[in-house]
Amino acid sequence: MKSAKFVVATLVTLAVVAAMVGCQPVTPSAPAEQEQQQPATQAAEPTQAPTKKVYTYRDMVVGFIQTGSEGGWRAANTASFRETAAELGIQLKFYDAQNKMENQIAAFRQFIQDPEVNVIILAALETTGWEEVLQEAKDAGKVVVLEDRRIDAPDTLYATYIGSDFVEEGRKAAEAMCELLKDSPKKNVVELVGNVGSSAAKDRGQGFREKMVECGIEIIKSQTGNWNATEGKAVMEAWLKETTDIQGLFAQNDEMGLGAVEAIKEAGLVPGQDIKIVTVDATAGAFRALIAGEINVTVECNPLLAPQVYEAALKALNGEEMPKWIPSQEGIFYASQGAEELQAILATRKY
Ligand code: GYE
Repeated sequence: MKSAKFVVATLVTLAVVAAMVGCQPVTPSAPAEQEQQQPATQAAEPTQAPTKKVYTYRDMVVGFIQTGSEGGWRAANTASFRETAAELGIQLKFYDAQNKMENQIAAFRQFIQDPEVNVIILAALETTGWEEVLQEAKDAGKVVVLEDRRIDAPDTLYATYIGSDFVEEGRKAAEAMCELLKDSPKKNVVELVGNVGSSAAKDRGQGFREKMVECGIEIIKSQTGNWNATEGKAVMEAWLKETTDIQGLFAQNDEMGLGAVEAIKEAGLVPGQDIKIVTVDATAGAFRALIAGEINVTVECNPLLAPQVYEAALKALNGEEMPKWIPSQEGIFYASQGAEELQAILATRKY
């Protein structure tokens, strides 16, 4: 009897062991499509990694530090950020620094301390003086995106810079001035500079100087007009009282160029003819002056940067890497294109 019981116990044990070792749940023969081998063992459920938050535009609270409101380009730039934020459902906290660097630094620290703000966007008045607050922002876990103006700081301290290649804009302006003065025996050019600490002013001046040597242009006077028409006009008036032996004006933005046009007219000269004029921005005011023949060329500088900037900020919030500079694409416009063509282009533009 013992031996029978032993045999049964042994057979049962062997069956259980076989089932575990083969890890095949013993199931009645099922229709063919289910005969695929089941995995030998049901792998243990992986421990769930904490789910990482995926930000959307509606999670973005942006502290935007604008330079000021010095002209048409800046107005279009500000409008781009306000309108795009509304379209995307972004909460925008807008600060106008009124062209004062100390105001920008203070606003930057305000946004760092604001627990709601997760993105800080900066249009830097000056290229230097940013490293300390950028480090503070990084330590506070805020995403920083530079728009419009580049700065001199380690690019590890911001997600990316979205803005124009100002050096290339300067080169384009010099090439246009060389063409305008190609039949002129003298090539005395005066330069109206933006605010001198800004990347736009430094780089446009650099690019213009790189190319002007190719055609013998000489910059006989250079002074800031601080991006605005009033100061541009005043500087040009003073220059014309000293000499009228000026063949060309390079104005680093439209506003200063348009102010200089008024000074040239008040001095009894014909802007666009007696003095060839090249500006930068390609705002509506410049288009109207091109059509009137009062300026000869305007190099485009795109202010409608908000969609690219907000997209980059969202990517950075979600931990995505990106190039440290995303240059804007832009063109150049000439009075020689003719009033009809320029009117048609102007009708399609947003600034
Ligand atoms: O050219 C000028 C504005 O930073 C590109 O700033 C911008 C410049 C623009 O004041 O009109």
